[in-house]
Amino acid sequence: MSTPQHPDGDPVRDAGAPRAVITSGLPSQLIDTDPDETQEWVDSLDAVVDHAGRGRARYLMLRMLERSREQQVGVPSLRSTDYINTIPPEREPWFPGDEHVERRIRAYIRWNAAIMVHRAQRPGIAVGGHISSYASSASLYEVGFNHFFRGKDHPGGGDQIWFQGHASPGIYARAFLEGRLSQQQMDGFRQEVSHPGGGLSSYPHPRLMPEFWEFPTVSMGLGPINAIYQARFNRYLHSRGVRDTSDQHVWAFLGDGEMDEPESLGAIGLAAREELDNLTFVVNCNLQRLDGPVRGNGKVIQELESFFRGAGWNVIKVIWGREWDPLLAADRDGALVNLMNQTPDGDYQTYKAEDGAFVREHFFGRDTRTRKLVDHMSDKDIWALSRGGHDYRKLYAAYKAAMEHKGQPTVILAKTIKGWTLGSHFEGRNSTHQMKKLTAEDLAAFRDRLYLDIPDEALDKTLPPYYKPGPESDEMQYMLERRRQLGGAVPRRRAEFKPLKAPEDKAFDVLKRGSGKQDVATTMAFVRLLKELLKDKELGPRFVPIIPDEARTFGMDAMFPTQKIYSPHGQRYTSVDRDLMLAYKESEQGQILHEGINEAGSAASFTAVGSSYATHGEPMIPIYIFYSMFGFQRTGDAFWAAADQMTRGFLLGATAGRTTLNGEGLQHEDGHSLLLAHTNPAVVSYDPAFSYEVGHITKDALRRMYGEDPGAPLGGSRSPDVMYYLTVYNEPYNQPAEPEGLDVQGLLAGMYLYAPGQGDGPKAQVLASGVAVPWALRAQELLAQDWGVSADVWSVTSWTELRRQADAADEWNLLNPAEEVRVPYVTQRLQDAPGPVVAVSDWMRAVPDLIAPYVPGGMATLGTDGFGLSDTRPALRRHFHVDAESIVVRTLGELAKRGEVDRDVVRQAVEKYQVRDVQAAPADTSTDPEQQPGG
Ligand SMILES: Cc1ncc(C[n+]2csc(CCOP(=O)(O)OP(=O)(O)O)c2C)c(N)n1
Ligand SMILES: [Mg+2]
Repeated sequence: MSTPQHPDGDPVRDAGAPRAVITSGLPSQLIDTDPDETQEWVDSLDAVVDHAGRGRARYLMLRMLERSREQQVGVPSLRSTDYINTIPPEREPWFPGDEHVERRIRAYIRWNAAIMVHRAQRPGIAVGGHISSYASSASLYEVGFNHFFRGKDHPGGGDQIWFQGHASPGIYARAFLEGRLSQQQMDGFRQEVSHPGGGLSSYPHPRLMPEFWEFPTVSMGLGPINAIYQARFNRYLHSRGVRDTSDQHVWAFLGDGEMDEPESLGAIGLAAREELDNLTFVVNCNLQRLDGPVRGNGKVIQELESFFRGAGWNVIKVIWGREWDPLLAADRDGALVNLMNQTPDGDYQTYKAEDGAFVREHFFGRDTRTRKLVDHMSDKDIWALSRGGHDYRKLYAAYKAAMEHKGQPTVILAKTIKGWTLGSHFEGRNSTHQMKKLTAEDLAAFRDRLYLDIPDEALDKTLPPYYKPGPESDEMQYMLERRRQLGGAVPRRRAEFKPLKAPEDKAFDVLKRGSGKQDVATTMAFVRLLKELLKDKELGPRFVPIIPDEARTFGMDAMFPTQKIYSPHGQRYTSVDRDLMLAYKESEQGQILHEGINEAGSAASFTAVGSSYATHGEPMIPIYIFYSMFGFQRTGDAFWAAADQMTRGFLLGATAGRTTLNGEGLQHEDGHSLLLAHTNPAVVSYDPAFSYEVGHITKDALRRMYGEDPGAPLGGSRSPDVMYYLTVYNEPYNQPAEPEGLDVQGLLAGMYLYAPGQGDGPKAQVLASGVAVPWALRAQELLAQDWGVSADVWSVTSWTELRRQADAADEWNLLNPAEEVRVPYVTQRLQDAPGPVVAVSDWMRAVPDLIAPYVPGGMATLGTDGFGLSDTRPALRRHFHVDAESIVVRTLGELAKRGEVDRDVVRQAVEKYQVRDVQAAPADTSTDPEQQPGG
């Protein structure tokens, strides 16, 4: 029985066998057991080089390599192969479609895609768009649409497909032919607000077209990494028995320029390691990006081949169209392949912007042997030598091989021409990416090239017509039938799932009780809650903790033995801590996604997990916990795309605050991520102070995103398509029990009065959030004891939600001047509160200042602006002037401004507490070294 082979000759690994750690390295220590025999082989090689030349020697060596692979000798594989198609013509499968009809369909789609963009440039609109990218990739998509992409009605559940963002016109054009979009909608391309009946979004934006697009792509690099983690998540769901994903495939269509993004290549190792053969990348290698060539002096296909092969992917190059096959077959001495190998991309681009004579002269003419090869061909024939990415059958062969390949993900590197079929002003031109209109001459030539039956007089310069054959035409029938066979239209998003039951109240008891005599940080409080929630029969299995190598820092290592870490290979080694209670446990059924030190990958996992309610109709709850500093700052764009994808779930910005993660210094101490989070409209941020607050927020969030939403705390409905961002801290302090009659509505809306001031001296309002609430409480004591001031302390759970609610009221008032004025919640709460308002947090002042416009009488703010530094917490808090003593001084200062205390009192306070002196700050007694981060 012959061993199954990869197309490049690698034997398929037995899934049960241990994976070799050295996949293709050269051994460094070899023992020669028969030197005479070795010498004979070496002499033979030398003789071939002498008599038949290096070309022949190379052939023999490669042939030996191929043979030894077939024999499973285990020699290193090549990092790159010749610049020819990976699948030779004799191994191409039979093409099951009707090539002619499919070419016609493609012509209609090509036309409508370009015309849609062209029409969007009409006077008064001129909203831009892209023509050339789809023109280069039409065949790449159409092979998929007609033969591979499975829709949501497919018994397997359908594929997940990432379309290249600026190829969207082609995808709309197909939907138009399929009858999913009307001409009116096509004319609304990029006019989402003003177009009658609604418009089409510029790029794949699920949030803007929630029944059409599934995966946002246009921030380059996020598509590839998200696709990898989607494929991985599909496996995870399968392994955990949540859903059978065995018949689902993930496709990502990418630009060759896009592959320069670090995110594009950064996770390809994971895809190989986890043997994601449910994943195919198709890279449209048109050799150009926006400004010019991707690798003018090099060869992007070769470079990508070596990256992907090196990482352990199956690589299929589709470089040349079928017209080249006879030439390559006649290339006895390898002169043509040699030319192909040596020609840089910049030249290949230029050839296609010239003509057949130019190609004869500057390509084939460089070697007398290759010049002779094309002697019998006219310039027109030479011009018609196509690129692989435009040859439908070659692409079909590649896609089929990709689908059948086992044990590795596949990348198809398809060489195309940017602007293909659009004529000489577009094809291969450096400016082609930006061109969005065709001249009258271009339009006519384009029509002729596509053999479309559109009369000259219909070719209006501004509004040339769309082309749609009648429903009875062969093409329409064929196209719709193909989609029916493959499970319906693509792309399509469906967000149907059974809401999850609300968690049992008892899960929250642990937080309500407070921490008694113990000091507990809010991070630990959240982790305790999570452990409780994991016990819930229905909800428990739905949680997916995602950790970028900080589980121990956050006290989540306790979950390793119970929830286990997902690994498709289980745990095949003898674990060093196997005898410990808290052993590091990997398992095929593991619930935790441990991503290693990889925030980009974690954000991609978060997106895949958090959109499972739509992608798979299975609501899963991602709990992505990370160093807050490495969240919105590092992967803010990924979170933005997650928001577009309507991802739901929890982001836990742990070790929050500029002074709380003390010791770690400038690059770790986060005093601003709440401000960054506020810029994302789908992110609902909270900065809780106490564990019971964490409990209420989490409970409300679960119901909003996954269950039957009880509605907003202040009334009205709210979108479930949000992600909750909770900033939690690593500083242990006493967690009070939930107060009697807690103002839950206020807590959820963003603020509630936690500790009213006592006594009848001058009044003040101190607003604090998160870890600053205990400082405010201490300040309250000092103000009363030392200065006879009675301060109310508010816990502000969310500066950002207060601001949003206020902005909404403000806008309503603006537009409805005749109606009763709506008073923002924050204004309502503070308008009768006596005395000055002082706000404090462990964040930069701009965070509390978000509510300032709505605070009657204004507000004074204390904050941690500037870079963090390493020191003790008291020193840092004194340095930034946010500690209790600083709050006191600030409050007295505000009272002095209002004439409620004497100015000299402020001077006395500054002196008494020595607030200018960091060394005078009282020592920190609360630090528990066990709860310090690992760095
Ligand atoms: C992160 C990011 N940076 C820049 C851009 C702007 N941009 C849009 S398309 C494009 C060029 C794309 O080239 P390539 O990936 O080769 O795609 P092609 O159009 O050639 O198929 C650029 C730079 C973007 N969309 N995303
Ligand atoms: Mg490109």
